Amino acid sequence: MKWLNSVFLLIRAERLLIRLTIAFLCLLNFSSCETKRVYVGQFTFDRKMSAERKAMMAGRVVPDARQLEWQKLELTAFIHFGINTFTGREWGDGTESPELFNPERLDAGQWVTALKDAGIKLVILTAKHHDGFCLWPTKTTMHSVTGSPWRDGEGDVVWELKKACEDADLRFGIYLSPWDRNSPVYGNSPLYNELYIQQLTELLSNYGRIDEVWFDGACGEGPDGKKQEYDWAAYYDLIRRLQPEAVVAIKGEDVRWVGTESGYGRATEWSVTALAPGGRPEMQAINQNLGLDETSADLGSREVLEKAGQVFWFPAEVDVSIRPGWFFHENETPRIKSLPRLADIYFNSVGMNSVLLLNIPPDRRGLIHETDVARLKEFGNWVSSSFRDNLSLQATVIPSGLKALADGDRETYKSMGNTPAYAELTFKEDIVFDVILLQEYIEHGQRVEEFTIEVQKEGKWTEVAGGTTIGYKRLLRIQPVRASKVRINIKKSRGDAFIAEAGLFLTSEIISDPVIRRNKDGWVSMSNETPCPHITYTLDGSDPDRESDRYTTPFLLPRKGIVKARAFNRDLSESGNIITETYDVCKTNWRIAVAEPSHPAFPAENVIDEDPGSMWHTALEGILPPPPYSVTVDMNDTLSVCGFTYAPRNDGNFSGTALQYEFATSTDGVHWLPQVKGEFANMLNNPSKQTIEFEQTAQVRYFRFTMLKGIYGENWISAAELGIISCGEAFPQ
Ligand code: FUL
Repeated sequence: MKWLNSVFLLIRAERLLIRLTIAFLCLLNFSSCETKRVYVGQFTFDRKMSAERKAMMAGRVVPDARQLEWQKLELTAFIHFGINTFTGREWGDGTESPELFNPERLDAGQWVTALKDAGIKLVILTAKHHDGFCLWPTKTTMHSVTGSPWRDGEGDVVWELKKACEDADLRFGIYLSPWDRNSPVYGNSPLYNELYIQQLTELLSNYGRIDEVWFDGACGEGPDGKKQEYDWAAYYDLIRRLQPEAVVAIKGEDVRWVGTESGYGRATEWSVTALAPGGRPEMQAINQNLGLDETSADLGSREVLEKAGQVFWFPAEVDVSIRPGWFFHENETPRIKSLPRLADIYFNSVGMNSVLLLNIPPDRRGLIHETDVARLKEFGNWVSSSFRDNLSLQATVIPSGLKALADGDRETYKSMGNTPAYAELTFKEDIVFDVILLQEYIEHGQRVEEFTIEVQKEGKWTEVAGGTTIGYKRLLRIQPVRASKVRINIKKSRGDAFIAEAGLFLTSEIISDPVIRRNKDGWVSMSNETPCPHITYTLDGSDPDRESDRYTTPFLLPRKGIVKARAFNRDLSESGNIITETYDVCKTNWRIAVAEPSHPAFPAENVIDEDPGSMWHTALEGILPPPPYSVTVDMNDTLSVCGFTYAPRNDGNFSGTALQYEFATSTDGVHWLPQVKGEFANMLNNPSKQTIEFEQTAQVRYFRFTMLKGIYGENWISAAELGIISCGEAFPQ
C-alpha cells in the first residue's frame, strides 16, 4: 500500500504547485484575475468593506444557469383563464359553481399559434387563481374541471396547453395561486401547506418539463381575514427536486416582480439587488431591515449597497395584460392595447433589462379573441422587422479589439477595460437609426453604471442618448438620426465593463391614428402614439392628404366645425385612417346652474369640460334615492338648438350610465319646455356617445338633462360629457 500513499502525496504536491503558480501569476497581473472571478447567485460583504469595494463585488455576482436561460427568453406570456372568464370577475370569491366552466371551443393550439406569432418563448397558465378553481383534474379538491360540463368532466387544460406548447416548441410554466378562497383549510397553515404541496406535486410531476413556477404574492384577506403561513422553504425544495430547471418567480427566489403591473420597468434596473429573494423568514427580515420591497425605486445603487450585508442576482420580470383586466371581459375588447403602446412597453421592459410577461386572456369560447390574435401578429411583425437589420454589422470598430461589440452575436464579448472607455463605430456611408441596443455579457456580471451615445455628423460630435444601467439588454429610442460615426462611451462601471453587443437599428414605423381634442376654450390639439408624428388636417370637410396643413401647435376653433386629420409615415409614402371630429359651439362660458350632490372626485363641472376622460358622478354616501337625477347647464347665450349629446363615462366601468332620459330647455331658467324623452339605443351592450334630435328647433339658454333609469337600474348617475347641437351647418372655418 506504500506505493499508493506516495502517488497521493505526489498528486497533492502537484496540486499545490499549480495553485502557487496561479497565485503568483495573479500577483503579477492582479486586476485580470480579480475581474474574472465571479460569484453565482449571491455575495456576502465583509463587514468592513468600503462602499467602493462593495460596488465592485456586486459587479461580480452572476446569474445561475436557470436564470440565464430565462433571461434570454425576453418575451413570455401569461394566460389568465378560469372561472373568472365565465363570471366576468377579476377576483372570484371561491363560491362559484364549477358548472359555469364550459369553454366549448377550447383550442390550446390556437393560443400557442397566436403567441408564437408575437415571438413569445414561454407560456405560463393560471392553473389555479385566487378563487381556487383548478384547471386540471386534481385529487385535492372537486372544485376543478372535473366538476364542470367541459369535455364531460374529463378535460385537463394544463395538459392541453402543455401538449400544444411541446408541439410548437414553446416552454411552459405554471401559476398556482397561494391565496385560495375556496379551500376550507386555507388559514389552517399545516393543513393548507400539505394541500398546496400536493397540488404542486401533481403539476410538477404529471406534465413533463416545467420552466417557470409563478407564486403570486396577492392576498386580499385583509386584517380580519384568514391568516395562512406559507411554507415557502418546502415549496422551493419540492420544485428544485421535481423540476430542477424551473425558475421560481415573484414570491420565488430566482425572478423578481418589477413592482408594477403597468408594463413599465425602471430606467435604472439592477439585476444585482440588495433586495433579498423569496419568502423565507430570514430573507423577509433582511428586506425589513433595509426597508426594501419589490416596489422600491432603488434596489441596487451604491447608496443601497452601502447599507446592505449581501447582494443577490435577482432579475426583474414585467407582467402586464394586453387588456385592462387580467381575465377576458367582452366589453374590454375596444380597450386592447394598441401596437404603439405594446412597442412602448417592449422598450420599457425587454429594453430595460427585464423579461416581459404579457398576459393574453382567452375568451369564454376557449379561444384567444380575433382582436388579440391580430394585435399579437402586428406586434410580432413589428419586433422582427424592426430588429432584423443591425446597422452595426457594417461598421469598422476602434479600438479594433472591440469588433465583438458589433458582430450581432451576444456570445462573443470583450472587456472594454477600466472605465471611462469608449468604442467608436465608423461607417463607409452614412447610416440612419433610431434605436441603440446595448448588452452586457452578464455571465461576467452587471457592471455599467453610466453611459452615453454620441454621433458624428459633418465632423461634429453630439450626444443623442445616455443612461445608467445596461444589464442583459438595454434599448434606447431616439429620433431618427443620420451619422457617419457612432461612439459608445462607458463612463462608469463596477470594474471592467464586458460589452457583448452595441447594435443600431431603424425600427419599422407605426402609423397610429391621431386623437383630436378641443378644450373648453376652443383650442384644438392633436396627438398620436408615434413619437414626432406627421399629421395633416383640414377644416373644410375635405379629406386631408400629404399636402394639407401639417399639425404643429394647437389652434383655435371657437365655433361649430369639422376637423379631419390623418397621420403619415416619415417619408409620407403611407398614411393611416382619416379621423373626423365635429364640434359645436364652444363651451367657454357654460356653467353648471343646478346639480344633484356629486361624488367629491367627480364634480358636475366635468360634464361640460370637453374632457372625455373626466366624468360627473353623483354622491355614493348616505341614503341614495332612486332616479330621476338631473343637471342643469347655463350656456350664458341664447341659441337655436336642434338636439343634444350624451357621452357615457370612459373608464371602462359603465355604472351609472343613463338608459332612459328626459331633456328640457329654457330661456330664463324658470319656465321649462320638455323637448325629448326616451331610451338610448343599445346603451347596455355598447355604451357610446348618443346624439338625440328634437322634433323642432328650440331657443335655448338653459338645458336640463335628467336620467330616469340607469343601465343597471342604479341609484346614481354618471356622465362624461353633455353637449347641444346648434342649428345650422358646420361651416368651413
Ligand atoms: C395579481 C393578481 O391578484 C391578479 O389577479 C393577477 O393574477 C396578477 C398577475 O397578479 O397579483
